[in-house]
Amino acid sequence: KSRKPLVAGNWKMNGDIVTNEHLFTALRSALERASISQVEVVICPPFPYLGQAGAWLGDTGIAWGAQNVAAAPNGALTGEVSVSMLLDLGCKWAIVGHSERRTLLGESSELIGRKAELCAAAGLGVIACVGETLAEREASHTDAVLARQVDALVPALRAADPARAVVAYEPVWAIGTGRTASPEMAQEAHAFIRARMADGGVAGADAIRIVYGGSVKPANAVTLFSMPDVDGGLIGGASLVADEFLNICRAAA
Ligand code: G2H
Repeated sequence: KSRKPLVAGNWKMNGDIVTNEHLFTALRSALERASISQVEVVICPPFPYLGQAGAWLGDTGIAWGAQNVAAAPNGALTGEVSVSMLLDLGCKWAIVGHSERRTLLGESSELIGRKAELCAAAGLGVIACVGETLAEREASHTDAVLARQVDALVPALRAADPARAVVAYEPVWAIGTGRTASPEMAQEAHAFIRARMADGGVAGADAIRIVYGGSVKPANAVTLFSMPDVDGGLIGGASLVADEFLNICRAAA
């Protein structure tokens, strides 16, 4: 593949100073042993631990990023965290539009598109999540849902450096459930997303990585990542276990 694979760990709302330290230590030694320089590796802990991530990962090739970012540059938005603050903390990436934020916290595709645009404008890498629910898939609405979600990201994807823009396809029914899309289902969705970006005038559509997320484990990572349009993964549960995460990174190499 011409695109460098990317594997990002999304810790979600897990961790504390002490257990993080163990995980960072294990990740450092594991990833050093693996010598997987051909894979871009990103760790996304909760906001309060981004400084800790920088302290532990700053001298490694592993990048760190946030799980969310504000939809405005600064100002009276109590509790929000801006793009410039993330850059201050050395973040290279921010995840936007994770399905847990779309469904549990009511984020719209438009809001997510604005967040992605702010990232792109400031040179912060963006990992933008899209994906259909089980009901949407069963009603044969998958393409329509993905089209709507991708279209809202198009202005950001057109503005972004393609090397710093990633789309994560995460079928909602596969998230944290142990159910995974088959490699063929993932490929079909990824190819659709890439074509939709190109149709929207995203010149870098071929260079933008599309990663898969939803119950990725070492055992299913190899076949998923071997599909032509699957350029790595966004890893939740398995990113909290150093050896599992390492083996998923290896599968992407
Ligand atoms: C999907 C994924 C990471 P998990 O949410 O974003 O989590 O691998 O636990 O399904």
